Amino acid sequence: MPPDGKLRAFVAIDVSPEIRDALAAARGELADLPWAGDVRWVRAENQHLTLRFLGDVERSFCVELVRELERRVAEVPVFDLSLVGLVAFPSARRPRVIAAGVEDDAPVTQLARAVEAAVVAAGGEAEERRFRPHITLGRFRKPPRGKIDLAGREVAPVTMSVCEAVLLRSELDPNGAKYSTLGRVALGTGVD
Ligand code: 2AM
Repeated sequence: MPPDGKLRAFVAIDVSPEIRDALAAARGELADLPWAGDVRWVRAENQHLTLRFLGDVERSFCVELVRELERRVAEVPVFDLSLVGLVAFPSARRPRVIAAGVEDDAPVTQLARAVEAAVVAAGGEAEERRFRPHITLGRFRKPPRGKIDLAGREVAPVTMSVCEAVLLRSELDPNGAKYSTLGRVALGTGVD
């Protein structure tokens, strides 16, 4: 539980039903692998692309952050996001997470930078870790023995249009986190 008065939050892209279907199919492709039973798979409704994890923050910070996001995210043009490949994070030798990668990091990285600028403007700490866009399919309960091999395992190259970023609250639960939406901010359409 976060300390009194705080909530656990992050900024993300909510993914389309077509992307959820593609991720479910990719997960099906992994089911026969020896370590598949050691993975806690993310429920379809919880799938998202994290732009910035915030940790435990004050409610007042969230209000200020949405205000900053509205200004900065509106300057990022709407873009297409396509899935490409399955990856193990942080590496195939010591995987903690199985994720789908995205094709062309540039637009989503631009959005993540705008989000980062909003976090700092709202009074948050700057993020030290490099942004690596991915959509988590599952997390290892215990690390597998040895390197894992994802060769030949694919995810369909589905594309969605990214029109908004969402600020989500995360409530931890033994059956998987419960997410609720605190705010939505629109990307720019190029029309003033
Ligand atoms: P991930 O799925 O890319 O691993 C909500 O917890 C989201 O924030 C998760 O989906 C996770 O992204 C991301 N996140 C990043 N750093 C985190 C951390 N230290 N603890 C929990 N979640 C983190």
